[in-house]
Amino acid sequence: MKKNKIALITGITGQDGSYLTEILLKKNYIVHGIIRRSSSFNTGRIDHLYNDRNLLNKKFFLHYGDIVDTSNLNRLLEKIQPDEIYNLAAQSHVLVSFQIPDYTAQVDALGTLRILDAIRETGLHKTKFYQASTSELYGKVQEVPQTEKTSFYPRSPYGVAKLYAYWIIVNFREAYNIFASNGILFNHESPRRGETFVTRKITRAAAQIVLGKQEKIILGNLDAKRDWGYAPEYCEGMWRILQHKQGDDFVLATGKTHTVREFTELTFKQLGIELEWKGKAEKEKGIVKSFNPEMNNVLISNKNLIGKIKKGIRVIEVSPVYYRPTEVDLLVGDASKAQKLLGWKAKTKFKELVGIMIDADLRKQIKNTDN
Ligand code: NAP
Ligand code: F7E
Repeated sequence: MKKNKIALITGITGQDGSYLTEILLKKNYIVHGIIRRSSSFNTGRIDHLYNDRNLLNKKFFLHYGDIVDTSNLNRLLEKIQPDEIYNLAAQSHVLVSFQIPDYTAQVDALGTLRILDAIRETGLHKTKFYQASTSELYGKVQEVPQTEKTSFYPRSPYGVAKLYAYWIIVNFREAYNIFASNGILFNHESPRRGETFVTRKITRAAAQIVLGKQEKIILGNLDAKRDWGYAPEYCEGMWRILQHKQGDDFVLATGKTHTVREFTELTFKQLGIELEWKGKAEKEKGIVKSFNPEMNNVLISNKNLIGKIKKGIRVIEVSPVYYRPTEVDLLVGDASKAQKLLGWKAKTKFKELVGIMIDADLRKQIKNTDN
């Protein structure tokens, strides 16, 4: 009988970790995850798996750990002997990385080195390693669109820490023949996206606004452009990267770019709210131009919960609090290499992604109302 493959995921409690776990369990992997000790629950995204008695401690195992703790990593690798490691753990917030640059480097840069070193220390020469690299490496972009060959120019402590991680992967691949790969993933979003990243911040707040639970959203740079895809597809791409015949580096992206402003407009539009913009820079406001709740199916069946949305009310404001000291203005990726060698292509379009996120947030907010 064929042995089940064993995967170890760091960052299993995050957006991507939770989707990747589901994908690997469906592919009959035994999945081990590292979770951090926290003073409150941090397993919300994987509770549905944790609470499944057919999975827990049979096909799905959780271990306390931290990628700043070398001996913990060595012990876990020795015990688990994974066939594949997916290193998704990171201090992943770009603006926060300006406030905690040292910690960000400890986790995002040296964390990667610690795992690679643990692979060598424990003699796991056949283990394949996936590194969660990022489009933030391109920062002040040197070429449009960005490919695996585009030069890097990171613009934040997060980007610089991830640059170290990128190169230490390449170095261990070349120096020790370890199967180590970088997935250079452009922004990918979902209903499980952390609430402080811009897309989820917008869809969550817009749902609260239409239900009369919040007055407005305060945002930063509305003109930044991002290549936004749908997270579950990108997690499937991570797996494909490790099934390639050798360690290599791949861009995963949609090839389309949109501004934060467009994301905001489309979110409100899907709730039946047309926005108009008045003022400039920090004085800019997003104002309701018209409202037709019949545009959204979830609202149609919950009419009694709709708040007082009227023409002329201000729902968006801008604050420099959310500006970055150095911004990444434009990202758009070219994933042709992944399409050619891995058969991977982003499927979910921008409009569909916004729809998935706003409907999920509306339902969540409505459920809270019922409780
Ligand atoms: P996320 O939701 O912020 O999840 C990060 C995960 O890392 C969480 O499970 C977190 O644990 C864990 N973590 C943080 N510090 C840790 C430490 N010191 N030791 C162990 N675990 C730690 O991030 P994501 O969006 O899923 O992204 C996954 C990875 O891809 C990250 O490395 C990110 O930088 C990278 N990336 C993301 C995108 C994107 O658009 N989402 C694009 C490119 C690359 P807690 O739950 O306890 O906080
Ligand atoms: O910002 C602008 C902000 O924080 C996107 C991480 O997963 O993707 C993510 O990093 C843009 C930026 O994501 C607000 O200035 C405006 O230009 O959602 P974000 P990010 O910085 O692109 C990459 C690929 C990663 O690797 C990271 O781990 O939106 N923006 N107003 C705002 N951003 C936030 N967070 N909040 C605002 O109010």
